Amino acid sequence: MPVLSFLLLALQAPLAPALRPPLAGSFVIEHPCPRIGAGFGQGVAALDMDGDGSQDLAVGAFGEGLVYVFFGRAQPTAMRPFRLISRTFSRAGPESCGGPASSNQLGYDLVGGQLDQDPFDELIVGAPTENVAGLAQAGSVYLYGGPGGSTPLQLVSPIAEPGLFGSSVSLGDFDGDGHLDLAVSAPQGSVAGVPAGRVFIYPGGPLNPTGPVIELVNPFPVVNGNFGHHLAVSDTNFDGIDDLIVGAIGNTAQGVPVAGQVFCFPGPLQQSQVLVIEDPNPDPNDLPAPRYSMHVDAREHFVAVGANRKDHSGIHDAGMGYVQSGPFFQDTTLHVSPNPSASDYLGFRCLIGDFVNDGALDFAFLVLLSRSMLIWDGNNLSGPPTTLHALPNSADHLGNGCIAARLVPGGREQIVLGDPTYDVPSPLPVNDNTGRVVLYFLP
Ligand SMILES: [Ca+2]
Ligand SMILES: [Ca+2]
Ligand SMILES: [Ca+2]
Ligand SMILES: [Ca+2]
Repeated sequence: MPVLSFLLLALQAPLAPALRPPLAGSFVIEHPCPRIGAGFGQGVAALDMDGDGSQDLAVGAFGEGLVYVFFGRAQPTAMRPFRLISRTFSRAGPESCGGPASSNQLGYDLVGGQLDQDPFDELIVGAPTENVAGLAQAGSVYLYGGPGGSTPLQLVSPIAEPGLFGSSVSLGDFDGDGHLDLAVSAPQGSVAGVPAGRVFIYPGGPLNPTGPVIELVNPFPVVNGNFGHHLAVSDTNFDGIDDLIVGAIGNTAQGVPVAGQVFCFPGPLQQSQVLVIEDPNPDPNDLPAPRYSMHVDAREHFVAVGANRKDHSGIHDAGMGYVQSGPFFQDTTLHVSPNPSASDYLGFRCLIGDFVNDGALDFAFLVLLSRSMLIWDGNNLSGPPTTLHALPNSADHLGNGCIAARLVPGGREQIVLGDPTYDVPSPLPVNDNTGRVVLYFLP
C-alpha cells in the first residue's frame, strides 16, 4: 500500500517490522497521492516553512506542476522525521493532494530561505516551461510565504523570450547587506543572438520583484551553452559576501565543444568580475562530450564539479569528480571510482557536506550506473571512499533532486536524493514515473 506509507510509518510506535525503511540508514518519502508522470523528487529543498524551528522538506513534482511540503517534527528521529501534516501547493497557492496537474514544470528546482521579517522561511519554486503571456517555455518563479502558502508571488523574466526562466533558483547575500538575494537562471536565455544562458539576481531587503535586477550572461556564449543549468552559492573567498557559482554544461572549453565550464562571480556580482573554472585535465579525444559541470555544489571555499561523461583510464564515460579551491580554483582534488566501469557516470550529481559527522566537510559524487554515492571523508581525502548504496529499484534519474540537509538532528548531514522516475509497485502501471525521495544517512 504505497499511499501515505510514510505517514503510516510515523503513526507506528513502536514500528512494525514490515513498515521499517527497507535498509538501515535511509528513510523513504513516497508520493502522498501517486499519479502517473508526477516526477516527484525532481527538485528538493530544506527550509522551515512553518517557522517552528524544525527543518521541513519541500519536494517538487514537476510532471504535475505541484510542490509537496513535509513538516518536520519538534523532535525528529531517523525513523520519524516528519509530522503527519503536509501541504500541497500549485501555481495558485494551497492545493489538495494530487490537485489539477499543470504543464509548467513547477517544482523543477526549488530553494528555501528567510527573505523578510516574519518567522517563516519563504519557498521559491521554478516553473521553467510556463507559458507567459502567450510565450511558451518562457518560465516563471513562484514565491510562497508563511505556513499556509497563500497566493504566491510570481516572478517572470525581465526579458520576454523562451529562456526557461526558473530552471535553477538559489539564495545568497550577494551584496553583503544582510538580506538574502535571489538568483534565477534562464539557461536558454539569448546572449549575442544565441540561446546561451542568463542569470537574473533580485536583491533582497526585502526582495522586491519590481526593483532593479542584476543580470549576468554567459561570458563565452555558444548555442545551448546552458549557462545556469545549475547554480551554487558560497562565500568561496571568505570576504563576507556570497559568491555565485554558475555551470554552463554546453560551453566550449580549451577548443573542445560541449566540454563544459563553471563560472564563479564573486559578490558583489558584476558581469566583468568572473573567474573561469575549467576541466583541470581536458582530453580533446574524450568523445562525445566530457560534460564537466554536469552538476556543481559549493560550500566554504570548495566548489565540487561533476563530469559524468569523462573517460577514466580509458574506460568510456566512467565519469570524474573534482573539488576545486584556492584564489583561482587552481587547487584540485580528483575523485574517481576505485572500480570504474563503462558508463558509470560518476559525477552526475555532487554534494559537499558533513556526512561522516566529524565536523569536516566531505565530498560525495553520485555514480549513476550502480545507483550509489561515493563519499570521500574530508579528514582522510587520500583514503578510499565510502560507498552508500541507494535503495533497490532506484531509477535512472536518481539524484535529479539532490541536497545535503539536516532534517534529522545529530550532527551529520543527510543526503536527500529525489528519484523522479521511480515507479511505484502498485496500483499504477509499470513505467509510471511517479517518483520518490529518500533520505540517506551514513552508518
Ligand atoms: Ca518547520
Ligand atoms: Ca519569511
Ligand atoms: Ca543582499
Ligand atoms: Ca565572497
